[in-house]
Amino acid sequence: HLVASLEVEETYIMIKPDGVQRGLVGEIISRFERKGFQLTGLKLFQCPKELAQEHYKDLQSKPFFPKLVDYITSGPVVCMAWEGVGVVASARKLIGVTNPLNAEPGTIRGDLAVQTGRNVVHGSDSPENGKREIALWFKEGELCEWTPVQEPWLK
Ligand code: FUP
Repeated sequence: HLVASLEVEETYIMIKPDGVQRGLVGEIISRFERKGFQLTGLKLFQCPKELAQEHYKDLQSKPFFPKLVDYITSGPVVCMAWEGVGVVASARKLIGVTNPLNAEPGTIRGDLAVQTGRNVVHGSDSPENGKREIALWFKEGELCEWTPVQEPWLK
C-alpha cells in the first residue's frame, strides 16, 4: 500500500515504447497534468541498451531482465520529471500495480493495458529513486524549474 508524503518530491515517469506506439502519450501526460503535478522535464528518447540496464539494475538477476531491456529499447520512450507534494506515491497510485490485469480501473495500467511486460508506463518507487532516475535519464540543462503563474486552486 502507498501513503503519500507531505514533502515536495520529484519522480521519474516514463511512457514505455508500447505507450508511444499506441498513441497514448497525450492521454498519459494529461492524467498527471490534470492531477495538479508540475512537469519539470519532458523528451522523446531512444534509450540505449546500457541505460535500460542501469535503470533496471535491481532486476538484473530476474529471468525476465533481458526481455525487459529489449522492450524498453524497442522504440522511443517519453521521459518525464514531475514535481509536487507526495508525487512519488501518488504517481504510483495513478499508474496502478505492475500487472495491469490486477490494476484498479481508473489507473493508467488498469484502464489501458493487459500485460505486465507491456504495462505502458514507469514511475519511480521512492523519492531516492526519483532523484536517481531523473539524474540518469536527463542531462543538466534539460530540466526546467518554473513557477506556475498562479495556483488559485491550491492553498
Ligand atoms: P513497477 O515498479 O510496477 O514498474 O514494477 P517492477 O519494478 O517490479 O518491474 C519493472 C518492470 O519489469 C515492469 F514494469 C515490467 C517488468 N516485469 C516483468 O516483465 N515481469 C515481471 O514478472 C515483473 C516485472
